[in-house]
Amino acid sequence: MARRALVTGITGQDGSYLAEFLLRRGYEVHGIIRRASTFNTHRIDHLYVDSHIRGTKLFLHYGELLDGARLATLLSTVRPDEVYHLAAQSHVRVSFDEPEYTGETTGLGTIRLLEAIRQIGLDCRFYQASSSEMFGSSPPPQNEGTPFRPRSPYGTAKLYAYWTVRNYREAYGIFAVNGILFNHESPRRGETFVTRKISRGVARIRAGLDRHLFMGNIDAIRDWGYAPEYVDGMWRMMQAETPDDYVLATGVGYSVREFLALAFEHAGLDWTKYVRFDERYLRPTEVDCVIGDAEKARVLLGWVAEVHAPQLVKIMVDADIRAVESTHTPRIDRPAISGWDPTPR
Ligand code: NAP
Ligand code: F7E
Repeated sequence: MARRALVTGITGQDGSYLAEFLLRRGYEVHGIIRRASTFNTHRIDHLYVDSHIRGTKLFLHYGELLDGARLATLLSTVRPDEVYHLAAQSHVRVSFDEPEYTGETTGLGTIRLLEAIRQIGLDCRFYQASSSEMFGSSPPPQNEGTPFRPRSPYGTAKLYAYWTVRNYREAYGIFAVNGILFNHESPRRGETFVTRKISRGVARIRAGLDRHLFMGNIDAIRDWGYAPEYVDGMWRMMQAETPDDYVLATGVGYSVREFLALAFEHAGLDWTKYVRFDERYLRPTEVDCVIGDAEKARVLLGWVAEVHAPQLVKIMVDADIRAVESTHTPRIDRPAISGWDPTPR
């Protein structure tokens, strides 16, 4: 019998790579998607095969983290062996605008799932997408023993979920793990996260579609890895003999400024000519520097990040250049459009 996984957040960056990873390993994969008036499955469309076709291994179900009854129904009908809980309001800047919604989804979503598992008496393993944002102002390098000092509603919501996982593990013996993942990126990264904003901005400026890229705090330092490698780490945590918590990171930090320089340089451009400051992208409180120590994952799971920021930049910029070239005619060839406004967005 194929193992069965339930993935929340399957339409997101990590969910799409994890679904690919699990399908390759022969899993039957069930994903929870949100009902929307527009299509939101573009990251997994290449994996989806009509469920009327025999042998289909990917099944999608409507669901929502705010709706505990629906989550319980899905858990009791799908009866997964492994639950990967990746869904969240995952944008830190947005969490300052929508703190209550972020708490409801990113924080309480986890307890809704764990409590349903407990009530149903489901024998399954549970992965929680915890985050380096929980470390906040604790100085680097950060590992599993570093004190948590979150600096955003997103960080505090993730910390609530982190402790919920530990509590359900200790109180009820549920196999529940926290993957404390540092930033991981890819060409599938959401377009408003800084790495993708930069790679997309570089591609558009190179093509003559934009003139400037507006940025916030470029002194912040992050430990950026490559998302496909991190979903492998999630799976390894779930195969361990006993449930535990693990940091996944590259161990090397770069500033946003350095990422900008590398990205523009890869496209043959000088970043200082194009980048402008816009205070809209600042946060009320910032996490200045996170650099992870993933030694525990290396020793116990055999997991190591191979792709570091300089290679990641090239992967992302190349992908965005290809995307721009395939969807836009160069500006010089554009027909004149009345009312066309060349002001950059
Ligand atoms: P992402 O691209 O923003 O994807 C988030 C997913 O959650 C999407 O599928 C989204 O659905 C779904 N979602 C959001 N709100 C929901 C709700 N109320 N009900 C049901 N589904 C909802 O995030 P990601 O980068 O893949 O990250 C995956 C998880 O890891 C998140 O929990 C994130 O907080 C955490 N994390 C990420 C990183 C990182 O660097 N990427 C690091 C540490 C932890 P729609 O597509 O419909 O919006
Ligand atoms: O910002 C600075 C910004 O939004 C990185 C999420 O996946 O990783 C992510 O959270 C840094 C911050 O990611 C802009 O102030 C400057 O210091 O790409 P980000 P994040 O906040 O680190 C963690 C681990 C998660 O768990 C989260 O889910 O870049 N920055 N200028 C900017 N950031 C953005 N977004 N846009 C700017 O214009």
